[in-house]
Amino acid sequence: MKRLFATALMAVSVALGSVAQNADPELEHVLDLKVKLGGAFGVGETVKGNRFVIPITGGTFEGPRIKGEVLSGGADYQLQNMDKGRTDLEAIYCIRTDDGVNIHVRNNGIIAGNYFYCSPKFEAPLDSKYAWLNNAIYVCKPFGFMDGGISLRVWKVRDAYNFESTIKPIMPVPDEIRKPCAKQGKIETFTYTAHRSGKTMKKRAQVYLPYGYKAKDKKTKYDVLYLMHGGGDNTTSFLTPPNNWFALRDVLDHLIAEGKMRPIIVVTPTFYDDDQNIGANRMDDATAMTRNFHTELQNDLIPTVEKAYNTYLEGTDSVAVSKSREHRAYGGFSMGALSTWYQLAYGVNAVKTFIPLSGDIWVYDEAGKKQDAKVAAEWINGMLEASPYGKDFEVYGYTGTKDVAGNPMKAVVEALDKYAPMFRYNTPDANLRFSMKQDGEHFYGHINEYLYWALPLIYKK
Ligand code: FER
Repeated sequence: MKRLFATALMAVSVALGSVAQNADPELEHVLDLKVKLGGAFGVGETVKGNRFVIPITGGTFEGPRIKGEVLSGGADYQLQNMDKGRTDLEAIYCIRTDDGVNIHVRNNGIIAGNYFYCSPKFEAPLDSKYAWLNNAIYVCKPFGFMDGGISLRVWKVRDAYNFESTIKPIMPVPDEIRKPCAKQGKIETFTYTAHRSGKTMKKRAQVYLPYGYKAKDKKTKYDVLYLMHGGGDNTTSFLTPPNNWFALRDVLDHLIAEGKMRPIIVVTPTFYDDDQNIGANRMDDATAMTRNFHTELQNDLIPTVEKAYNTYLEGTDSVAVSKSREHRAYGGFSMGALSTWYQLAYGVNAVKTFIPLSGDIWVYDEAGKKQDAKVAAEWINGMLEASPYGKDFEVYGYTGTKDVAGNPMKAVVEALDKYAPMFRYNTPDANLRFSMKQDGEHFYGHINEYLYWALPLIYKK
């Protein structure tokens, strides 16, 4: 007996795995019924109480996703125990949709004083377009009595929307990936000419080439991921950081060697004038440079670096860049995340996939005041609405609960969900995803863990 009980509990806890356990329920209107009733008759006092039958003879029903007629032949079978101040009802009947699907209804209710609520169950054919009716709890109450009939309104019980409960957690990464992999990619320094504010600059980026990359094998093409560092950092911060920090190159090597993702090329540029970030340590400089980097990416970096390596870019103009955009992703940490949001706003024509890592969207009014998340969300939504590529993008957002960007980024994603219809969040066709690591901090060591989970989603085998 004890063992059986334990097994049942286990089954319950397994089934609960995907249930939002911190969301209160709310009601969703499903349909209204107008039921015609026939002449009622009593059975009399039975072992169960005073049995009373009210025939159901027809009617209609209508809701946002379904409408049709009530079939005659059912009845409401009541137990009218007036001495106890209580009537139990059980109405059993069928409804038929306007496209000819029969659905069985069993509606159980309680009338006690002015309390009159029922809970219907629907049995719809599994191969019909109404199968969604089957697997839910419904509530129902009278919405008026007419001559010879009753109106009822039916709601489905569902989880109330709770943004917090939609945030995906981030699991710990396996220890092995912190150690160098046997099959290592190559890191090169790429030099190119950038143009900004009338200045021409020689700049450097790091390039990660996956294990097995062969320059001569032009037929094997690679997707390119651009990753932008944070404020005060440089082109080495992701891939080859100092002081034995957990390095992205190890993450990439392991994911690729273990077959968890396709081999890709990773480019880590800088928004500063060069990778020594000379003269650009002030935050307002970084803000402007990160927000404008999309121009340099499109005009200077993509056409040179993607021509130098085996990629999907054919040609160097903006048409060629847009044509290959599905093979291009852009992400960044902190100020690099800011540049990622701006890349999405201004450069969605050049990039399909975006990975903002611990950073929110900074939008200012004319007086230079930072705007709230709602304004930022509405602004980026407008930018996307105005772009012919604005319907075709994917965002993978990550941060941590102990990250300075944690709450601001959470507020931005919630605002995108609420106020930015170009973003689909927490839906089967979502293009915006958001995860938070418990106790995650504002640091590459944590950020590279997020990439360990993000990259296999983006670069499926
Ligand atoms: C954020 C929090 C912090 C953010 C950026 C930072 C763009 C950057 C801090 C720094 O560079 O010191 O939400 O979003």
